Amino acid sequence: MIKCISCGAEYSLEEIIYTCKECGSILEVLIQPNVSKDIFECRKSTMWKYKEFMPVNESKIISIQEGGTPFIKCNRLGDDLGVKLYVKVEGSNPTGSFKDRGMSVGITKACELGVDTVGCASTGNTSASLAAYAARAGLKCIVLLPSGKVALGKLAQAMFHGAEVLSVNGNFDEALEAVTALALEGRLYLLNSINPFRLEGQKSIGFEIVDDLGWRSPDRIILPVGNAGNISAIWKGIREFHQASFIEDLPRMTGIQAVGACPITNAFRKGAQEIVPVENPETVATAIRIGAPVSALKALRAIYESDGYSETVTDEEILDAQKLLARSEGIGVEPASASSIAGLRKLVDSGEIDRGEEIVCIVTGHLLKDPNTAINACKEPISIEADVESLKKILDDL
Ligand code: AN7
Repeated sequence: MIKCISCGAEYSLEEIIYTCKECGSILEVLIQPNVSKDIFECRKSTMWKYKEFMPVNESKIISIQEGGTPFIKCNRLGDDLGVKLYVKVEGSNPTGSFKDRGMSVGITKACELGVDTVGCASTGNTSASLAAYAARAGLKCIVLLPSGKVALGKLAQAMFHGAEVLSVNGNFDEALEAVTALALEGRLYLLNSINPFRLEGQKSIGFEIVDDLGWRSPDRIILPVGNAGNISAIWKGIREFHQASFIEDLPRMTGIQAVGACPITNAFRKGAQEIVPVENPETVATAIRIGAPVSALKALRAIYESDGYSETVTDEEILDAQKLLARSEGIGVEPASASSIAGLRKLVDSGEIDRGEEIVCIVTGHLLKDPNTAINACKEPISIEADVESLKKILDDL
């Protein structure tokens, strides 16, 4: 069933609905299969390993083998910071971000419902993912992108997979409002994370983390927060495995935002349950340049329920952390993703995170999503003649 997270009103899984008809709040899909975790054992490592927990018809699944992403122990960086650090590399998904997990379920649901057109507003990754999954399912796709604020790799993907790409004069929040209005008129099936089926896919990140750790939780999960879907989804996944008694403990959910786009952190600092939207959000991490996150209520609940935390990081701290992860561990991520590492550093420094804690940082998108920011952060390549003597001179100076 689909249930309102505020007033508890219930809706059928077959209904196309994005917000509660009774109170206007956001919805979640409830599913609690009665299975043993032993059934997962010999299955291939994709998010569909946990298919019993996915609210779609198994015979209709639209997949490009999303999930089952690398879970990397980072000793060098962890030792430097005095914590036990793992990084969950979501850039290894088919289109290079965690959005593919949600899109696989969302597009499968679209096919079950028999819609012919899907759409979203996006800071980039959602559109790249939707374009690819719509192509795989043979659906028409329209995406609204804030003009001039989408990283090049993401734009290339949305265009190349054949979506109708609209460059909107306005920011993400405004584009989302416009496309939501279109969806409410029944003109397209909305696949932003206000659609609760998206979060059903993304909760598999939580499943994989506790599975990767041998059926237990880390002390803390740290991740970037933009539209606030992912932190809500991961907490939902972990709670489902906890309710199923697959794990005994729970992690503290720790959401990181950019200083220029931090409505969730602002609310957390006040102990509030609701956000005050940030007008004109701004950050180098364009993926999380969002002022009015739709899943704010769920995200704040996840943070409070898990005794978690929320912190902001500056653009400079984000870019430093991006380089640090790339150069100390060989893991290339886009700026938004690096905010989890930047947040970890900050919370270790402030004493919020204790020495020796076991931390999982989720890095949400691949370095190549935003090549311009990466190139701008580096010195120019050295120009030389193709002869051995000049090469030797450079090696000597290294
Ligand atoms: C790399 O693509 O909102 O808090 O429209 O691309 O679940 O929104 C992207 C978000 C973190 C934030 N990291 O996740 C979009 C979009 C990356 C992202 C986030 C996004 P949510």
